[in-house]
Amino acid sequence: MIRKTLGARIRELFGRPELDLFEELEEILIEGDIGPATADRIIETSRAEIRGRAGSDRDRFFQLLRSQLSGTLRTVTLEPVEGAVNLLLVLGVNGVGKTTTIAKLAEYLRRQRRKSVLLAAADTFRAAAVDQLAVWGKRLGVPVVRQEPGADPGAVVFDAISSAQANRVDVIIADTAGRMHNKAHLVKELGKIDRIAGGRIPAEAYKKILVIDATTGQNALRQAEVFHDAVGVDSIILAKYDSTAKGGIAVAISQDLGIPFSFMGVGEKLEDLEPFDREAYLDRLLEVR
Ligand SMILES: Nc1nc2c(ncn2[C@@H]2O[C@H](COP(=O)(O)OP(=O)(O)OP(=O)(O)O)[C@@H](O)[C@H]2O)c(=O)[nH]1
Ligand SMILES: [Mg+2]
Repeated sequence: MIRKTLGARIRELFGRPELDLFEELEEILIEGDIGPATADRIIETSRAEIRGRAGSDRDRFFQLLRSQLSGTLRTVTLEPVEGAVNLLLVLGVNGVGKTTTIAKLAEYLRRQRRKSVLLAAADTFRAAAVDQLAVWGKRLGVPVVRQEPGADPGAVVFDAISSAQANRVDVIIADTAGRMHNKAHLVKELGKIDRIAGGRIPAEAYKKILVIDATTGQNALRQAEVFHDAVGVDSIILAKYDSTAKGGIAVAISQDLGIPFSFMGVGEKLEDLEPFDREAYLDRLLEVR
């Protein structure tokens, strides 16, 4: 596991005179998970501009790096549509931080956006998952639509939509099971929820949001590919960005898949969710710890 930030590793390099600077820089960029295409582009641009290892060269490199990363990153704001029942269908493999992120989103939408929220426990695979969401619902004072463990997740979403429509709730946030055996399995499991939701919620008010774990690096890119192929992902939340020096994978995903990032998770508490701000993201990635 890489403990130092990308910024810290690059800074050190400029203090050591041996070996080919650009080769070493490229290696650090690749290990930082920003993706080979972006790393190549940065190295090409800097070859033309960076002459040595002086402090001014290092500062210039950081400038180039920052502007290339910023230009590659895709971001989006998640703004609920007025006068409609909105649905956020939250996707992601086991343990990435889905349920915690749902609780944070609920808190954010209520406190910052003054929206009414309803949670849907469509991760029916494990009884504990339903209970965990119910506990959050109670803590937040937000209703939770649930059925028996093992129930059809599509039926839970159907119920949640009916309830939200009857009670004029602004936003439904639905938890889903994170099992990812293969794409066919995902398509089957999520496809049904997607059809039920798509038929009842206007397209602009229905968003599929993937949660990825910043600590997992390349694996997160593969997850994004699989979920995007299976059901189409509207935006991604980068969870656990506080507990790792990694997180460069957001750049690779932006580059390869073009899926925009909407929020980042920066801790385990309810308020530890921030709209995905390019500069805040890059400050963390390039900070020298
Ligand atoms: N440091 C940190 N921890 C987080 C963050 N988001 C979630 N976690 C932790 O990650 C762990 C897993 O979170 P869950 O929300 O249960 O993840 P999940 O994807 O719902 O997991 P399953 O339902 O068990 O598959 C918990 O210990 C959370 O507190 C974050 O942004 N930062
Ligand atoms: Mg969960």
